[in-house]
Amino acid sequence: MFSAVSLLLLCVGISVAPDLFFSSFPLLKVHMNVKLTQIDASGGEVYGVSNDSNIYHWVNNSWRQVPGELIHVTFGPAGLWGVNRENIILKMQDNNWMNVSGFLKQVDAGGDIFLGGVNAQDNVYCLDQSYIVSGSSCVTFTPLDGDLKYYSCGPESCWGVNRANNIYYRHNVSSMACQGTQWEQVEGSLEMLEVGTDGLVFGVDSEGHVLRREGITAENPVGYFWVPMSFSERFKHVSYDNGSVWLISQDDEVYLSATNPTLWDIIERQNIGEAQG
Ligand SMILES: [Ca+2]
Repeated sequence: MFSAVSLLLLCVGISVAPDLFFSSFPLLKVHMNVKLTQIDASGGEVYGVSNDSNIYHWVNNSWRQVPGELIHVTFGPAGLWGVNRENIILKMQDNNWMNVSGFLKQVDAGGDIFLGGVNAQDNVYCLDQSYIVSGSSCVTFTPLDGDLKYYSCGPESCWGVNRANNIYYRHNVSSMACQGTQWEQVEGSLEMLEVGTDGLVFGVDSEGHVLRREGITAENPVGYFWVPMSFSERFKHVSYDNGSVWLISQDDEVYLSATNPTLWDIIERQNIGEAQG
C-alpha cells in the first residue's frame, strides 16, 4: 500500500517545476491474477492481451476478460481493434469481433478517426475514416513508404520505430488522408512507442527504460528531446492516456504511474495496486 507520507515526499519537488520532476513520479504495481504482454489506453479505456492471447478490459479498477483471442489489442477514436496469431485483423462491431480484410501484426486505433499498423514484413499501412465508419469488413488499407515494426497514432500525429530501433515521425496525417506526406527521423533509439490521445509520446528502449518526448505542441509536433523516467523496474511496453502511464514489465506484470498528484490520490484511495520502491 502506498503511504500518504511517501506520496508527499516523492511529490515535494513536483510543485516547483512539473516538467523537470516528471520522471520522479511513483510507480504502482497493479493487482492482477494474469500477466499481460501488451496494453493500449485511450479515452479513459484500457485494454490488454495476455501471453495466451486472452483479452482484458480495465473496468471499475479491475480486469474483465473480453471474449476472443488476440496478440495485440488497440482502442481509440477509431474503435476497438486487434490482430490474432494468424495476423488476421479484427474489429469490434456490434459487440462481436468482425474479420477485416488484410493482415497486420500490430494496429493502432489512436488516430482521429483512422487506423495505423504494420504487417509481418514491416510494411506500414493506414485505414481512412471512410472505412472505419462504414462498418464493412471489406476495407482497403493505404500503404505508406518505409519499414516499421511498430506504428502508433494520436489524433493528429503518428510515430513509429523500425527494426533498427530508429524513430520516425509521420507528417500531415489526417482522417481523410491517413498516409500523411513524409517521414522525419527523430533522434534516439526505442523498441516501441505509443502516442496518447493528447499527442504526447512515450516509448521503451532496448534496456527497458521508459522515455517521454518533451516539448510536443501543435506548433512543434516532433517535440525537443527524450526525458527518461527514473523507475526502478525495467519495462517492455508503455501506453499513455490523459495523465496515466500504463506499463508492462519485462516479466509481464502491469504497472501504473501518473503525471499529476491528483490522479495519484485517486489511485491510492481506490487501492488498485501496491507501490514500488
Ligand atoms: Ca494506442
